[in-house]
Amino acid sequence: MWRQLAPVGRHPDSGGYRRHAWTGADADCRTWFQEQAEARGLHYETDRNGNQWAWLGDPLAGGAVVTGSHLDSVPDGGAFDGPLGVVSSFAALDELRARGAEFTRPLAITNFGDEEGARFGLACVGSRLAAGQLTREAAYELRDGDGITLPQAMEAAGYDPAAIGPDPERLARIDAFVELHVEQGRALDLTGDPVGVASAIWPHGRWRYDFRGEANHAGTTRLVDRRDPMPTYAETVLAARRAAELAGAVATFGKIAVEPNGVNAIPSLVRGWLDSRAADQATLDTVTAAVESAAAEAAARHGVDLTVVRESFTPVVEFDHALRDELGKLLGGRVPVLGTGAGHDAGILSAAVPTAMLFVRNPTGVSHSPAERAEEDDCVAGVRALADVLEGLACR
Ligand code: HGY
Ligand code: MN
Ligand code: MN
Ligand code: MN
Repeated sequence: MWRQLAPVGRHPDSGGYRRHAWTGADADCRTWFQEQAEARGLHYETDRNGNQWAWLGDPLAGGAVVTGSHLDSVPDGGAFDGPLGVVSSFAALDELRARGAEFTRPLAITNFGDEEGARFGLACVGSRLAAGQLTREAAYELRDGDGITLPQAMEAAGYDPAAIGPDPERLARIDAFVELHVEQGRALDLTGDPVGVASAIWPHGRWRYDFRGEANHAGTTRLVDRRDPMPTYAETVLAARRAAELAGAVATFGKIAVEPNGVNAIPSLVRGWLDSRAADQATLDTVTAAVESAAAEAAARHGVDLTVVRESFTPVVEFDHALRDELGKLLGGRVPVLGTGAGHDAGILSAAVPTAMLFVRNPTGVSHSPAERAEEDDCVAGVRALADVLEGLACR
């Protein structure tokens, strides 16, 4: 099963995955998901927000146990972030059928659309829409780098965007959502465990920094006469690093847009996106305030105008304690419980549904990179653990 999905959206040079929402690679992933569902005799559907569901039992009965993750990727992402959760869900169902498990409640496997936000800049679009954390109006405003809006991209992919919006009835029919995900960090490598259970997701957000200066000739404009946004941006990036180090948090400027982006032109605009995360809200606030004040000071010194826009924010997610403890029991009480700085659909859904996460060891901890890895034995251990959890939650 894994091998069928492996080549989808893989870039031949970098070896990284480019499965951005509502593109051809995303469509290929969706076709794969539907084929897996139908090959197992599951009822396949796509919800109003483009999320895919494969049902065993009556989708309308209520009390469902749901598992799954996402299939889209960041630019040049790894093979496991997202797909490991979806592939493991189908494999865990196969394992439960092989065990002769008898389901006492509906089970569903999901692929949540546009979890990474690689194309439109907002993470977890499919699950945020379903959970009512992203309004239709705001979703209609999302645009990619070519100015294509989310609804236009959905329509071009054959989906009618008219119905996108909150899906409370669907979420009310779910008793538990369990997402298996490759660990994005090395905690399990350090404890020597193949599988862990999530305790919480750190608060995290994305801020857009616009540094507006004055375009001019790179060769004829004296330094004293410049209003150059690039050194202002550079000083802000270094300040973010320093603030995060001091606070024991993380801060990343990973994406930049420069206008006019000419080698021999002083930029008129440098736009940088900050991703910052911390174990608690107060620390995160300290870091983001420090970055913004450093940027304002640098901008004043360089005669540059600064605008900062918070584009998205996810408060700390404490996973459902009862479900988390239930998973621990079902796994024999011997799996570590760990927090994460990575956002997940489970984090978004936790506002509406009891959710839990299982992590599978990543030997280097590297993620959002073609170097992302998980050993086959650990992936098998993850499938077995997910099967044990689903059996305990949904079977006699
Ligand atoms: O950004 C994240 O943490 C997630 O991978 N979308
Ligand atoms: Mn990711
Ligand atoms: Mn992910
Ligand atoms: Mn995720």
